[in-house]
Amino acid sequence: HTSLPLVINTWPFKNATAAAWSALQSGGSVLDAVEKGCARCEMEQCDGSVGYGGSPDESGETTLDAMIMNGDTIEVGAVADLRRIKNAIGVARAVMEHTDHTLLVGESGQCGPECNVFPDPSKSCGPYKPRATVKQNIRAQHANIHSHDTIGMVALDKDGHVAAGTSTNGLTHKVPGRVGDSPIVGAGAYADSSAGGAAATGDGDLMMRFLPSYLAVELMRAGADPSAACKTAISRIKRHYSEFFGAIICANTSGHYGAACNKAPGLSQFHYMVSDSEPHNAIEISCFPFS
Ligand code: SD4
Repeated sequence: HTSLPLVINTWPFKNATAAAWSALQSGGSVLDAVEKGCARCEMEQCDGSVGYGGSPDESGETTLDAMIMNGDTIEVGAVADLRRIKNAIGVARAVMEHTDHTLLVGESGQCGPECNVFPDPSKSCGPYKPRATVKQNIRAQHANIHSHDTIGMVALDKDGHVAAGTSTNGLTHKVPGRVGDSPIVGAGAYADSSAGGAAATGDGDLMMRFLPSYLAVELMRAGADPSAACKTAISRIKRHYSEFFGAIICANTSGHYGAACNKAPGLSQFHYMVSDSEPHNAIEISCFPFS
């Protein structure tokens, strides 16, 4: 199946897909689509694992990781360990467009050149209220089906321009300061308009060691079809971590798309969203061993 424009994202976050699609339909760029789509999940707190207030770290605080990538120019903006700001992907885009840097972290990340913009009351949320009191020394939960919900998104317009991005509040009960795969270029997402785009979700501590999004894009560049590219990226991780929890989506510049996931405790199917000229329900795939 192939058609452009195209939006795909991890998990059945259909309002995010719709927001990205309508950004494209109203003349927005692929970057606008990715930013608006991921921002929708940040505001809706999709499954508690994107946006403010979810997945507290050991000290009870939520921190956000996000990135956005322009596949035409290979510009990237990313933020990690962001506190007291709701619109993480908006800050990531500001990093890309208003600084020469790629990744800003922590307290200083939220107060870059957009300092006057992001602390506005509609976008920031004051000190995060921990959802629960979390005792020190609880081990970080391994990412699983209940703490899975990074949004990763790829958008292509009719001319094949590609953008990709992610937004997440990471892993529940993580050690404060822990940053996952989502804001890491080539791990959480990757876009190159001469090949395609990819985005990942899952156990970021493991997945970031393999740059699965970069690998999937490079495999598509070499001629692999998208679902084969995703399967190879997942298989590469599985060689070392047979039970890891994770999934990846990708699309090439002609609008073919695919996904793959690893069968792990609690995960035997993975759902992702697609929007193109036809309506789609969430697409369900079976996880490795790819029967
Ligand atoms: C992380 N990849 O911070 C994110 C979390 C996630 O499914 O996607 N869980 O590791």
